[in-house]
Amino acid sequence: MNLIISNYIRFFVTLFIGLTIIFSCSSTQKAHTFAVDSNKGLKDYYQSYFPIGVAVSPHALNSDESSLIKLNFNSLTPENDMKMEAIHPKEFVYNWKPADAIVAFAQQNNMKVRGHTLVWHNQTPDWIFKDTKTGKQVTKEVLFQRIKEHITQVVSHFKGSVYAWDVVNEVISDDPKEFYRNSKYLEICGEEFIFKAFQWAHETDPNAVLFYNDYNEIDPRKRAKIITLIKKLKAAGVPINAVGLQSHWAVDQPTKEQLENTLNDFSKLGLKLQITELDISVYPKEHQAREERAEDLDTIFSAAIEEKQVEQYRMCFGLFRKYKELITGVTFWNVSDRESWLDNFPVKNRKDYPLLFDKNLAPKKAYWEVAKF
Ligand code: 9MR
Repeated sequence: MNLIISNYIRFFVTLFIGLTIIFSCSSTQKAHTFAVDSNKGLKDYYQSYFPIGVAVSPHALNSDESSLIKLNFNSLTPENDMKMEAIHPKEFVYNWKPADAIVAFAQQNNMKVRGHTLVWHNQTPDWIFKDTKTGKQVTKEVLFQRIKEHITQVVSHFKGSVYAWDVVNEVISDDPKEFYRNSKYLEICGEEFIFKAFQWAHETDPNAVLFYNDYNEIDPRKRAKIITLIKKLKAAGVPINAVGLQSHWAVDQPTKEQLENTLNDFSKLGLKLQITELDISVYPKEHQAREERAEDLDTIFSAAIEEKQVEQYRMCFGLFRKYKELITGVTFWNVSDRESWLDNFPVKNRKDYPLLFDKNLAPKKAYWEVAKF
């Protein structure tokens, strides 16, 4: 008799535990699919905070990523198509088509567009620095004339459809011993090109929000230099409105303290901030391209790594929300883990998994950490 009763008890306890597991699994499932089914994306969760943007190519807008983009983002940045080598490949030759396609998609879908970028040492065609006839390096006067022409043409082409510009990108050096990064612009013009670029952009579109944009802003030494530059620009009456923190981060950085210090330090400038190129690499952060090493072959997105990334995204967005009065936009650099610039940097062909959507475009665990708060 006792045996029968204890078997009964065992049966009901097992049934109870089993049902509890099934129920809790299906309710998490429901919570996850609920947001997707209900046509709510990141932009909706962050409606009372800031626009959520993404860097795109025109190709992405015509692919199966398009509906994910429409659901989750309300701001676009052309990843490459407004850069000088793409949009102004030769003197007096402008290639508007790819960038126009991105702007048209944004307009059809009620999205903002950030312009990226007017003056940058990278992805800049060589012709701008060379005399058309002799091939020799141009004078400061000629280079100023060409930069002015470039800025005026590009900003006026997109006037009214691009609300913000990364006017000057990455001019501060990573080397603690140097202030400015060495570049042809600096070599030929001196620092004046930075001041003038903002002036010309402002004269062309007085309503555009003008940014200085840079990376590795969480490093206190580099941050101090960026802040010195901004103060200098402001003191000279240069029309700069905001600072872009690219935010190419990783599972090992920034720490919460580093990020909070960064936001705090920038908040004292009295300018708005945007997170302009966010991604969180699953590899420890490195800033220089390098050769592959044996450990680089281990490119599996393991559960342990995923947990670290989830934590990092949770921490970052917690602080972004806390600083919502300061931050006027958060933009991801690429759409999904299917393709990211980090697949080829710092190590060529090393797969990375830095975004909120996986290779099949499904939201990752980190997505839910960012969306639910
Ligand atoms: O994502 C961009 C990649 O497709 C280009 O090959 C690369 C060339 O420099 O630029 C990448 O975007 C950069 C952005 O324009 C400025 N900040 C750093 C980004 C990642 O390198």
